[in-house]
Amino acid sequence: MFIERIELREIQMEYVSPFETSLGREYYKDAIIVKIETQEAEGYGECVAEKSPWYSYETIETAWHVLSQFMIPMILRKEVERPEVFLSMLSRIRGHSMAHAAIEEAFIDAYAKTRKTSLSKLLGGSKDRIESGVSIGIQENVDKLLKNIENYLEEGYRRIKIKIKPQWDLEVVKKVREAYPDINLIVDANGAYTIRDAEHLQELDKYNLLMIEQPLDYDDLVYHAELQSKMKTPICLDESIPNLHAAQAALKLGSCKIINIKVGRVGGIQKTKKIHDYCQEKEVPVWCGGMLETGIGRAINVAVASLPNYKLPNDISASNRYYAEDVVDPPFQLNRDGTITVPQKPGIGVEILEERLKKATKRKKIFT
Ligand code: OSB
Ligand code: MG
Repeated sequence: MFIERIELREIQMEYVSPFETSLGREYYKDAIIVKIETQEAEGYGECVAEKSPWYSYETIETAWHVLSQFMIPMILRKEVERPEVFLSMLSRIRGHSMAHAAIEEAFIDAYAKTRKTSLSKLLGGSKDRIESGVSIGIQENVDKLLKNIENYLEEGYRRIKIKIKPQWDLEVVKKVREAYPDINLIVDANGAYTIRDAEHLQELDKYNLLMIEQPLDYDDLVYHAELQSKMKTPICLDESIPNLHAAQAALKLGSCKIINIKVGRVGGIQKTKKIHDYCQEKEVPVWCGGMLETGIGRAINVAVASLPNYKLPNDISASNRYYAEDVVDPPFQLNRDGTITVPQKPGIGVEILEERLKKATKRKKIFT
């Protein structure tokens, strides 16, 4: 495959409702969409770096810089036959996982389209539907949260994740459990606590949670191991797992019992697959985390979540949970059984609505 042309596009799309975590509140999705064109096909990727370095040190600006100044010059007008080779051509660039992921996704989409196979099949996916969960941000009050949960359950979501932080935790979980004693429930702290809060966090053991996600610092493994030894509730790590080495260390240390894999956070589809395979071998379940992606990133998430060791419901909701108008056709929809169907068409398996992308575009750069 000869890489003829690459397009970077910064887009902004308004969320149907603002999303608040312990890190802050967001009203808009900002993303970089990467398009790679070869003679045979074109492929798309989505960079999940945000405007501000809260969730990750990467930002739209750092990703734009590294993509345009370093990554694109390394692959443009080159003949690249396979995804493994593509990966090795960029391996000199350390860090910047979200930029790595975006450009690798675009290449793999084009590669799968050239081979006329769906991304799910290419990876070895074993499901034609993936289990969908919904992540609900911090609300103004508990009544609003309960109303949100009620609506999403009615729509068919099988698992609810709520964001917690100090002062928005035990009381909230208690009330949610009183209203819904049996739902699959997760709490996600995005690193808002320290090991000194261990006793406080142990109180969560009362509420039969499916897991607690990332209670402690974003780069910690050691204190998570200490906390896990004191808690019944399984710890799931998100921010603390930037790569395979961290996953290996976390499982060896006992820092968690579940891993949330985000394709952007770990640097791409092939690295996602490696972590998936390692966890499968160790009999540790994984699930797919989300960054409120547009339909492009969502299509990639759905494809990876079709792998066999994605054993728990994912943060992959329907398009209308995030956006009034998604940029793909068909938009992702929730089936009545709380699943999302894995596209079977070549590549990411959905059509890109270029007109909608254009409407959302804030800047664009073409490389030839
Ligand atoms: O911690 O999982 C997280 C969104 C932005 C940053 C961090 C997180 C999230 C989510 C969104 O929880 C989940 C989704 O995409 O539906
Ligand atoms: Mg998380």
